[in-house]
Amino acid sequence: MTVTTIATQPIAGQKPGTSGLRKKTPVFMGVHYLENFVQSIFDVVGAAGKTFVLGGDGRYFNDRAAQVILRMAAANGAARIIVGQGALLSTPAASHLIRLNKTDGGIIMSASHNPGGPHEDFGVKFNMPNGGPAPEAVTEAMFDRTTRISEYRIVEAQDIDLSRIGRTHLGDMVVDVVDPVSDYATLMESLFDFDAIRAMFARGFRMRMDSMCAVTGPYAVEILERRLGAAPGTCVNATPLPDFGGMHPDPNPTWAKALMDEMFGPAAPDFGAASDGDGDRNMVVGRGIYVSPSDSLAVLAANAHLAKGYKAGLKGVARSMPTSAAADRVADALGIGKYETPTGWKFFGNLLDAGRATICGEESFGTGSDHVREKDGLWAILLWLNILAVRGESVADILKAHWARFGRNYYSRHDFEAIETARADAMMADLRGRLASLPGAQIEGMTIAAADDFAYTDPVDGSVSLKQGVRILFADGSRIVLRLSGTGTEGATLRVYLERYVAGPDGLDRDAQEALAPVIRAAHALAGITRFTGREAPNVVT
Ligand code: VG1
Ligand code: CO
Repeated sequence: MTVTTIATQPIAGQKPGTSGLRKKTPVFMGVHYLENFVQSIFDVVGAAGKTFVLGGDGRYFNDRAAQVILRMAAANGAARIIVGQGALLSTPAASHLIRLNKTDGGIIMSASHNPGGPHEDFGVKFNMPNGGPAPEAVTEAMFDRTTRISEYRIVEAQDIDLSRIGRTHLGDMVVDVVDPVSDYATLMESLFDFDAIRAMFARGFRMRMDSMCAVTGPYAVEILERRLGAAPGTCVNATPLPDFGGMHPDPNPTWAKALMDEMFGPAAPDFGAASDGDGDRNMVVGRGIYVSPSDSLAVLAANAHLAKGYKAGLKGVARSMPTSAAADRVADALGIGKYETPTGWKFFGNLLDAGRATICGEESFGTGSDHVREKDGLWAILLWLNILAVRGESVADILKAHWARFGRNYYSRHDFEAIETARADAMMADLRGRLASLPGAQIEGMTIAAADDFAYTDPVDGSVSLKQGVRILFADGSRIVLRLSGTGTEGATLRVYLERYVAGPDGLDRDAQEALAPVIRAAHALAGITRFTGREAPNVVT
């Protein structure tokens, strides 16, 4: 085996965002680009004698990148790589394999919900031995490395056949090609009452699962149709395609419109679900009713004990800061801990590892538990199915009963995508500069109670993360949060998170946008969104 050391030079602008490094595919395919980042990963975490998991969401360049990473792992002295057949692994399945095999971490090739294809996005992220995304200190070190890199190592070898399950070698390194689905499906069987869900399907319960031509297709078909007996054809868009069939694999009402139309149409099945590019997000929809992710987290937390894996109850519930406080109300009622973290799954890892939280969630259609260290789309869908099977009620009834008991946190996120970075930065800087003067001010008939830039101190390791988003809290419990996305690849994306609490029973059944109208107007007025960005309305509303 010949190891070649190739001279390279740092390439600017490689800072990893909320989850790993995302760039336009042609950038990743450019000379030395992927190689620089992969070498920087190995330089930081060390590769000699180590075992890593490797897989991706099947997007364009996934197969080529896998071969490069394998050759570089061998050149850097890795002992063994466990790779999903066809270089496929959903993010939660990769997290599980990292933990199950007690490996030294894993490399996941994905730009998650961003579109894929020769002119769309590609991404690489590193997960730690606990199965979770690398914490900020590690991604910062990798970034720092990319700014000083001068060479990378790669072996000269033919491609490994990743289409066949089994063991091969690349020089001294063992390559185990594994079924991407089976270990994950077994984990799901250990958590949920498959017999009860199977019986529900046998009684005629109908479901639509939209994998959006991304990685969860094979997982959904195996688990829902084969193991749980859902009718053939329950799973649609179930073959992962390099360009996701031209779809934007982001499971929300805008991008999963076909599913929404079906769920609100005359022949709607009982339950609908969709997942994103790498399988860590989910959207759930009942017949004629949309479940907001913040509500989904709260309902799952309140009912998790109905599934066998959570029978003993939850240790705590964690949510990202922009996620609504609906889950907090459940935690208070259950008398368990509640945590508010910055955006991004990496912040949940310590809470899960320390046994402080069992269930976590984000408003961006991510929910998960301590079974892995990533958010997990199919997990959430299966927990919903388990709850539906045990309670025997519709999604609408479960949601309405939840609001009647806990009150309702009306919630919406407005995204302003691809705005000029300088304009977005100027708007945030202006707002940040005025935060101290806001408390006490009246707007839209509401009084501002507090305003700050969210800072988080990790309760486990004490690490501090600053400037995680501007929060404006009103005296009536309403809230506005503004932050810039860390996952976009074109200009800046402004996210405006809007929330308003109604204790009920009156006013529980309104349209969310209508109920939030004064909060939306206040957000525009306070931040000067149109003045700074030139945009009057968001282009994605969830
Ligand atoms: C977005 C979401 C965030 C999520 C992140 C990664 O980040 O808002 O909640 O953790 O994507 O999700 P941002 O910085 O663009 O707001 V993904 O499914 O990697 O999977
Ligand atoms: Co994702």
